[in-house]
Amino acid sequence: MRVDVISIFPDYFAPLDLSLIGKARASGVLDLGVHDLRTWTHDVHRTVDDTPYGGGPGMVMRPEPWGEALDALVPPGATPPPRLLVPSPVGVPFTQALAYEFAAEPHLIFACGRYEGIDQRVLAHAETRMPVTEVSLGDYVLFGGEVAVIVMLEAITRLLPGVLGNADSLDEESHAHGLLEAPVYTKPPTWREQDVPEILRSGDHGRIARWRRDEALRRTAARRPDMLARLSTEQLDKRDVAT
Ligand code: 6GU
Repeated sequence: MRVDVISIFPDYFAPLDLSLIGKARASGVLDLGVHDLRTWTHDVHRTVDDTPYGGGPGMVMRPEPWGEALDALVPPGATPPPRLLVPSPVGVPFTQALAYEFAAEPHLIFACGRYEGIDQRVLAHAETRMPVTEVSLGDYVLFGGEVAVIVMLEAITRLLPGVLGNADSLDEESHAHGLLEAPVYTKPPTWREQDVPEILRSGDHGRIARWRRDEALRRTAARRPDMLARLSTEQLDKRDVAT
């Protein structure tokens, strides 16, 4: 998968050399290019922002550098065109389902806004050439999109074929089935007077699966009642209803 990131702080992306994302890049599974937006400025101050029309606090990113950046990074006549993702607190919520959708694309471009955001005409013009999605991590405000891109890239990269050693870990994990995952334990069997739940040491795989399912339901009900309410009848089994 090809990913281009445009930002006025390309140094934010240094950690993407590390760990499993770094490995995915080294192996060629992830082909990542990070670009400084100021490459596409032409004035001596390399200006990327200006005051908002209509007044108000802060600054807005001017459209010209963004237009040139996208002209440079969108391959002419590419089918399909890349998908443009714009991290923003006004975006649609980023979810595991969106991570799967983005992981299936051959080419993503992330446009990192700073200040009060990017002039909306950049997105309107880009939409004439490619699908554009404004995406939010949650209901809080960050300084800019850089950290959000690192978060989304991590969620996406781990779904790419060949990145996770054990493909089962995708099937078992939190959010895979609309539930939070059950608690996990390892050795030693007793630590600071706390025992690992006996059932997990029983070797009875049927009872273990049922225990994990019950714990997942209990956790989800306590912490994320919204997720529990969204579960379809197909995602529940008959024995769930009793718990
Ligand atoms: Cl994706 N960007 C910014 N700037 N703030 C956010 C966000 C994104 N998601 C939540 N807050």
